[in-house]
Amino acid sequence: MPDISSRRLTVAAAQMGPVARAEPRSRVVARLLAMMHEAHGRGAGLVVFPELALTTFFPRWFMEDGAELDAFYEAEMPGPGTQPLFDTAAALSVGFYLGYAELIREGGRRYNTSILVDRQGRIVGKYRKVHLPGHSEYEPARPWQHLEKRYFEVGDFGFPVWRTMGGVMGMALCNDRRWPETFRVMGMKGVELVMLGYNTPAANSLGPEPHHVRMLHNHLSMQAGAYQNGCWVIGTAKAGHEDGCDLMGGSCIIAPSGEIVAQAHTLEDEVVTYDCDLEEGRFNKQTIFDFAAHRRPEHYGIITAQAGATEPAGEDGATL
Ligand code: CDV
Repeated sequence: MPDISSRRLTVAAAQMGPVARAEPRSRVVARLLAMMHEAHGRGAGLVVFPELALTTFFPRWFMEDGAELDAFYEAEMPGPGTQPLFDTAAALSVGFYLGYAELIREGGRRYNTSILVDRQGRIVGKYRKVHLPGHSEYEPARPWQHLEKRYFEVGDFGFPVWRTMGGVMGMALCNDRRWPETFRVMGMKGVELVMLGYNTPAANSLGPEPHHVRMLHNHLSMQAGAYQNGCWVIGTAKAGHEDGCDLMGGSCIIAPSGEIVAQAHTLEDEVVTYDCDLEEGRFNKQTIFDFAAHRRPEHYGIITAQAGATEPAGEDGATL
């Protein structure tokens, strides 16, 4: 029989409403601190903030390299503006996940990054986004740009996990959730809780796609990741009407069963909490998703050998 003793951690998804381009970091940090306090008041030991939480989603604009662009990045973490997050985390004994744009001045490297900070206010993990969506040049046909491929390099850490705060923790960012490989790589490392911040427009800039279908895809991909890897997933949005672009909300906490157990219902700053049992994924991991017993890696080679799909040559060449 699987061991089903419990290991509890109350987790908060701290959804943000829009961040205006002109909004100073100090005001954004004040909003994050208010949500950290609220989460703590509800017993949370870990707070998950969105992707690029400190600024507007700036890849929607084309900018040349220079001071205007650099203003969206953090060259230090913590820096003077973000230090209060670390101090408050330590004072309240609350860990947090934070997405931000990372600039390494030496070499001019730029990443879409998240950090995991423990309850003592120490950075214990850093993740750099692997699946960068969008494009690298200005595309006039789009109502808004999605220039992540211009402003960030592909993350160079892969998908690490960390044993901290009583569990095995992993991180991902936005578009990563749509790729099952993201969750499976962490699942192969025994991940128990995946934190994921996102900025997703409510409409598709390339063609018609109903809002409810886009929300379905948002939840579907995270729910599948949770279920298929026996882990909790905390998905936290930046939501609402941000600088002329509507961002979807739908922040949620997903159990290892794949069920959404808590969900935001506004498009504003909103804290959603749930008392997670980190043992809950064990049953999945020891039964239907006992990887060692049931996976067949000898048949999965094409997944790591190439990025694109290869269709059969023709009717006669089809491999069935
Ligand atoms: N920030 C993102 O990664 N956004 C993407 C795009 C494609 C909307 C997403 O997958 O939600």
